[in-house]
Amino acid sequence: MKRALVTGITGQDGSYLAEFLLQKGYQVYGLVRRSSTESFERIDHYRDRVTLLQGDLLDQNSLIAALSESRPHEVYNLAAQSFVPASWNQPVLTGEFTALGVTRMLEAIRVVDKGIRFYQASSSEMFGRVRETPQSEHTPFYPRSPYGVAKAYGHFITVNYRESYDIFAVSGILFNHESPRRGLEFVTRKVTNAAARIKRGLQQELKLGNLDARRDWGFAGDYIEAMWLMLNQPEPIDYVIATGKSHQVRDLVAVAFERVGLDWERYVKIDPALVRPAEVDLLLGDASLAKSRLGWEPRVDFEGLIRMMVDADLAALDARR
Ligand code: NDP
Ligand code: GDR
Repeated sequence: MKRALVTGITGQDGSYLAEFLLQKGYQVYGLVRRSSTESFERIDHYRDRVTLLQGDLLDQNSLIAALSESRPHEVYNLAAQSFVPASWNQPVLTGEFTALGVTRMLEAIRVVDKGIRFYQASSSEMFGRVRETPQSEHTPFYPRSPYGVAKAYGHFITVNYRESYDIFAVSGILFNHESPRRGLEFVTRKVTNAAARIKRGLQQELKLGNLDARRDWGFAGDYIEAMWLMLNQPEPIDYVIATGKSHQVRDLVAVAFERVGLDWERYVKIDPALVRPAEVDLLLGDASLAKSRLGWEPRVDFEGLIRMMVDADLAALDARR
């Protein structure tokens, strides 16, 4: 039986990935941070089928202990401080988690078992002020936030450990991916949740920042499969994962409000406090390498994704009544 350790299992991607690996017959371990109140909502429905190990990307020994106990064949490093605006408020902590945390996990692999395959959750935020469009595996990085800078470090240290120590380590450069399990502060979920609440009379307005920004948005359930595919190839290669279609935040708002039959312009207010110190204006990914070598393609399109999220938010509100 194959064993996998997932860091960030309580997050959006970790929760989908662990479920996917269980379906593939893996024995799944998840690294979780101790907390006075548990945040296991996303994995509650299968918690009895995974083994949770306490640890933190800040704590080298806890990572070595987690690997020694689980003896995984594969490690998926999804844990990070992942919210871009928070990275300006806590740049040093973001660097500790999102950058140095990667080195700590790679060091743990080097100590415990160099045969472990390693996946690093890299990000399209590394492209930042884009050098070319669309962005592929060959596009140079120009990160625009402390988060993006930290992810660029995580990417290069992954490449470096592959080349220095012959570890099967890959960096998946994933563009934005969303789902009904997305955190409420990210723009897609903020918008779909607000559209549902406004429809049900629970909220009067929605404050947003930059409506002009463009993102290449896909469905998290599709993207986690690409992570697994990358680790189950003969060669460790880095891949861009994206839909190849870009939409403005404004389009996202329009689709969400249309789903609940409301005119978004009556409810959306611009709040300058939500505009970032440095913005990433346009992201558009070229995932043709993943298509040709991994046979990977997204299944859910932009409109389908946003409608799925609005419907889930409406259903959750109605279930609570
Ligand atoms: P989430 O914010 O939903 O989840 C982050 C996870 O990391 C949570 O489980 C959190 O645990 C855990 N975590 C944070 N800090 C630590 C730490 N110091 N030690 C251990 N665990 C920690 O992120 P997503 O699921 O959306 O993203 C997964 C990964 O992919 C992240 O690295 C993100 O940066 C990256 N990424 C995401 C993209 C996206 O569009 N979703 C696109 C490209 C990359 P807790 O529950 O305790 O807070
Ligand atoms: P992003 O996602 O920064 O791309 O990072 P987010 O959903 O936060 O922002 C996307 C775009 O929407 C604009 N925006 C707003 N964003 C938020 N959060 N809240 C608002 O009110 C708002 N109004 C406008 C932003 O300016 C931005 O242009 C996500 C994270 O998951 C990262 O971890 C991941 O690496 C990247 O995607 C790829």
